[in-house]
Amino acid sequence: MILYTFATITYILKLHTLMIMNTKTLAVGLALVLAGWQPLSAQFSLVNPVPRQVSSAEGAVLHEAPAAWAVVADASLRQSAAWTLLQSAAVKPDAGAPFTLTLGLKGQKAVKKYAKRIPSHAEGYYLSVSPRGAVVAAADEAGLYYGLQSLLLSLSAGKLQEATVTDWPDVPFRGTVEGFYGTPWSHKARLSQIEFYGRHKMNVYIYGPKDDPYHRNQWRLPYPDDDARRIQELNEHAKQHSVKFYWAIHPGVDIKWTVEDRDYLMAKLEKMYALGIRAFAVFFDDIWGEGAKADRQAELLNYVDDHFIKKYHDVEPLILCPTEYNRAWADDAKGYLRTLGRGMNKDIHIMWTGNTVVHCIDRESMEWINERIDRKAYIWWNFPVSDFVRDHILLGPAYGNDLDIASTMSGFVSNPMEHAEASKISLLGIADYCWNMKAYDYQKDWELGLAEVLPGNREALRTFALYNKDLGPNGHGFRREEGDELLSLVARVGQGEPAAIVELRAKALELGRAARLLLGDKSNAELHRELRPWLLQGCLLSEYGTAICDLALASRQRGAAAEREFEALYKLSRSINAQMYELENSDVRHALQPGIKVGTKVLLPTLNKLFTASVDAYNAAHGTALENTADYNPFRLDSDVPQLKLLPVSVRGNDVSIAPSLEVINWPKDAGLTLTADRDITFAGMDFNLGVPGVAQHFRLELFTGGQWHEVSLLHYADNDPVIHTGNELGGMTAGKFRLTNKSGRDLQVYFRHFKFVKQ
Ligand code: 14T
Repeated sequence: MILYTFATITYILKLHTLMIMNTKTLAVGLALVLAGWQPLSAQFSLVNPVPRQVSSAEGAVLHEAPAAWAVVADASLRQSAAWTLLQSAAVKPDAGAPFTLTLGLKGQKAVKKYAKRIPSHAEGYYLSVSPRGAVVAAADEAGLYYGLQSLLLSLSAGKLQEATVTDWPDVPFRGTVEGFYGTPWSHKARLSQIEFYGRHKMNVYIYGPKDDPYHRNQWRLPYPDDDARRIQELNEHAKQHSVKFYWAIHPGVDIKWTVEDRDYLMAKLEKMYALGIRAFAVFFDDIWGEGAKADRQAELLNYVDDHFIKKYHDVEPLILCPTEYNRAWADDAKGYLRTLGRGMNKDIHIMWTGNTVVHCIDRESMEWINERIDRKAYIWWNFPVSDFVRDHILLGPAYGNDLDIASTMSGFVSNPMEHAEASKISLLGIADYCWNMKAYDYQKDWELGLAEVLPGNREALRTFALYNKDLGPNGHGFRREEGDELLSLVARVGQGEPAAIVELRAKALELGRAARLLLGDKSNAELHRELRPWLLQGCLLSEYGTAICDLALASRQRGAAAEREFEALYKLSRSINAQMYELENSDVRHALQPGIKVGTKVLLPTLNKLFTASVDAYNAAHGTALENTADYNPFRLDSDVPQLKLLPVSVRGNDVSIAPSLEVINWPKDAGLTLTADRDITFAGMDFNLGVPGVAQHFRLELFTGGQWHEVSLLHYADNDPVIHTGNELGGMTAGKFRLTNKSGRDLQVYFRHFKFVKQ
C-alpha cells in the first residue's frame, strides 16, 4: 500500500515478528541467548561488530519487540540493500501498526529531525529505539543497511531495548580477497560468503583465485558464458548485501609491455564492466622477470585508471597488488616501492601483506610502507589462508594485529582458506577488528564465530577447534597459539604425576567425543565436508591419546597382569599410530600437499613423549627392547636451501613425494637438498618440476651407495617442458639417500612444483 506523507512517496509496511521472519540474520544472536551467554538486559551487546557508541538509560526498561510495525521511508530507498534486507524479513504493508520504523539518508525528509546526529563518516548511522518506534538515519546507503542490521540483531531475542546508537567503521574497505592457491571456492560458497560479509559489515570481496584460468594463466581470454553468468550473479548478490565485488586480473605471468597486451587487458576489463562489475584490481604478486618492473606496472595502472576507471563515474578506486608486497621482499636500493609511490596516481590503492608474506600488522610496519608508497597501504592479511600448510585446518581466532592502526590503512582484507565455511570462524573476528579496533576482543569473537557456523553443536566444535589452531612448522614462520590451556597439565605429566595422566586422558577422550559427534552433524553440510578429514584424524588422535595414557599408567604397575596390559596397549598405540599415518596418505588427503594434522602443537607431541618415556621405563624394568619412537617417518629431508628444508615428505605405496612449494625458490649456488631414508631403497624412477625449461643442466643428482656418491643423469622430456626425469641408469639402483645440488656456480631462481620418486 502506498501513502503520501512528507510530500514524497512513502511506503508503509508491516513487519511480522522479526524473529521468525529473518532467521538467517538472527541465528547467531539467538543461539547465544539460548546458550545463556548474554543477559537479556543488554540487547545491543548482541550486535556485532561492536557499535562505537551505545547509550541506554541505566536499567532501561525492556519491552517486548513489536509484533508488527510500520515503515516510513523515502521511495528512492527501494533500490537499496537496506530495503532488500527489510524484504527478506518477510514484510506485509500496514500503515496502522503503532510501532514505526523510520529509515532515511542524510538530507531526506523522513529523518530531517535527526540530521545533526548522523555521523559524518562514510557508512555511519544513527539509530534510536523507543517503545513507540525506531529510527535509522544514515550517512549513506551502506550506513542505512548497517543501522538496520544492528536494529534487527538487537531484537533477535524478542526484546526491545531503549537506546541510541552512533556507529561507523574504522577501516573504509573491509573484507576478503579470494587470493589463495588451490581449489577456488564454489559458486554456492561465494554466495554464502557474501551474505556473511553483509551481516558482519564487511564491504569488500575481491575475486582473485589463483587457479581461475581467466584470472591468471589465461587472463587475455574472456570468460565462457556460464562462468560469466555466475560472476554476474555474484556481483548482483554482493550489491544486495552492500558488498563491493572486485574482480581481479593477474596478467604478470606473461605480460609483454606492448600496446597489444595493454589492449588485451583493457578489453577484458571492458568485458567485465559490461557484465556489471564496478570494482577492479590488478595483481602482480608471485612473478618475476619482465612482469615485475615497477615503472611499467605504474604506467599500465595509470593508463587503466585514466582510460577506464575514470572514464566511468560509477567505478570504485583501482587496487594494485604489487610484486614486492611485503617488507622482506622489498629491495630498497632498487626502489620498486618508491617508484610505484611516486609514479602511480594517488587514488590507486596498493596492497601489502606486512613485514613478510604471512605476518601480523603493526604500527611500525605501516609507517614503513606508507612512507614509501606515499599513501595508506591496503592490507592483504594472509590469515587464515592455509595453501602453504594444507595438512592443517585453521579454526582458531584472528589475533595479533595492532589495535591502534585504523587510521594508517585504506583497507584490510583477509585471504582465507580454500575451506570457505570453516574460514568464517576467524573472519567474524576480522570483520569486527576492521569495524571497531579499540573494542576488538578476539576470544569473544572466536566464540561467536563457532556459534555462527554450527549453532547446534557449538561446544563440540569449540573443543575440536582447540586442537586446530596452529599451522605447524612452515616456510613463512607463521605460528598460532594452540594448546596453551594444556601447558600446566603437560608439565605435571612430565613430572610423571599419575593424576595428571588421568586428566590428560580425559582431554583426549573429550576431543574424540567432539570429533565423533561432529562427524554425525550435517546441519552445516559444507562445514562437515571441509572438516571431515580432520575429524577422522581427531577421532584417531583421541584413541591414540587414551591408549597412551593407559599405557603410561600400566607401565607403573607390577605383576603379570600389568605386563600383559602394557603389551596389549603398546600394540594398540602402534596400530593407531599406523592408522593415523595411513589416513594422512589416503584418499581424503589433499592431492598436492598430503597430510592431515590435528593437535600438533601440544597434544600430539605430549602423547609421543609420554609413549617414549613409558616404553623406556618398561624396557628398563623388564630388560626388553621395545621400539620407543612414536612419531615415525621413514624419510628425512635436509637442505641448505632455506625455503625447502621444512617441506614435508609423504609416502603412498611405492610413491614418495616432497610437498610442492608455492614460492619462487632462491636456490643458492652449491646448495642442495638431501633425502635420507631409514633403510636402503631400490629406485624405479624419479621426476620433478622446477618450473623452468632447460634448468636440468644446472643441477646434479647423486645417490649414496657403496659408501660413495654416484651421479645420475637428468633430462627434460622436451625443450619446452620444465619436468625433469632421471636417466635409465637409476632403475634398479639401491641407496639410502640422495642429494640434488645447484652446480651452476650462481644462485638460481626456480619453482618447486612437484618432486616424486618411485620405489621398486
Ligand atoms: F599477493 C599477495 F599479497 C599474496 O599473498 N600472494 C600469495 C597468495 O596468493 C597466497 O595465498 C599467500 C599464502 O601462501 O601468499 C602468496 O603466495 C606466495 C607466497 C610466497 F612466499 C607465493 C609465492 C611465495 F613465494
